[in-house]
Amino acid sequence: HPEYQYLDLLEQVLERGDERLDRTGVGTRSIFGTLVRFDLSDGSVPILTTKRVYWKTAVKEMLWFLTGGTNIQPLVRDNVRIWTDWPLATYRRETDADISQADFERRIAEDDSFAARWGELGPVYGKQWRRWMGADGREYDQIAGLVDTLKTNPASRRMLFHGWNVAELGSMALPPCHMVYQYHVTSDGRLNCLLFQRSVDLLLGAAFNFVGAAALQLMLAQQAGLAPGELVWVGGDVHLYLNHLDQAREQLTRAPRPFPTMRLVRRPASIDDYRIEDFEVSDYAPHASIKAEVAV
Ligand code: DHF
Ligand code: TMP
Repeated sequence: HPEYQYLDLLEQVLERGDERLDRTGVGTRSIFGTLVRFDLSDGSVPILTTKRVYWKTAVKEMLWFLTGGTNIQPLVRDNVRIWTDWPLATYRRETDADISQADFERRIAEDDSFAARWGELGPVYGKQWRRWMGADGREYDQIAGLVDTLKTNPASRRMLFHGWNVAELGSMALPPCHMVYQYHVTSDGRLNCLLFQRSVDLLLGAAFNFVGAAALQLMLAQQAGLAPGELVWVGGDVHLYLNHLDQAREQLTRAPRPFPTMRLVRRPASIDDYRIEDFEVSDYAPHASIKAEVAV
């Protein structure tokens, strides 16, 4: 079962991860340089089954990146809370306010000027993917360029988009983790993706990143008239936070079940027109969810 590639990583990090203090102060065990491959050509997608993964949240996050947005307001309005912690930490630090996450989210959702002031993550993924500012003062849409090349020159070895805009790293809430996505089209019309992720929260982030990358691969393949191929995922610093070790051990006791399938039920006119309702996941029967705190 392909999920054992993930479970093997969990085990490796647990057993022989290098233990050190990290930026968040929580501490991690970490290994460096890993690769896993998932075959999407049979319709299956790597939504982990050894715990419940909220795949709709991960797909909504990917759709939000594609809008080019960098403010959490649309996410919060859509009940996606995975990005709230970072603006909330800034708000608490700068105002000394003692506000709950729920109250902060309510204000972000309801008050546009509050959201404009406090909901911004800076020039993160969406900005770089859709509106990378060039030295010539022009904005570059890497996604539109990619779709165009997939259609017109699929043998190209230059089909990629990148989030690591060195000049703007300092104004981002977090520099990109899933950093560069490269694509490759086989002679029989399959679209492969290689995602390089420089930093991997193996318990929380990775599960979402697999789903986001697979959903994007299905959308790009559909737009370019291709079939999905392989998803190759390369992790740089792959770590477990020290407050996730018990959860990782619990997950390792569970046997993987067949991966579900993901299908697009509609063919939108462009890469900009996908909605969450376009994604249909079938035969997803995961083990119970596993709760864990995210390190901010
Ligand atoms: N920081 C850290 N330390 N780890 C991350 O994975 C991470 N991911 C970010 C931003 N910063 C990060 C963006 N993606 C969760 C999942 C993905 C994500 C952020 C957070 C998360 O908390 N997942 C929980 C709850 C899911 C839910 O509320 O729907 C999970 O159990 O998967
Ligand atoms: P870092 O910028 O110091 O590497 O911290 C980022 C943390 O967030 C790190 O634990 C990796 C994790 N992360 C993911 O695993 N996936 C993601 O999509 C994001 C945004 C973060």
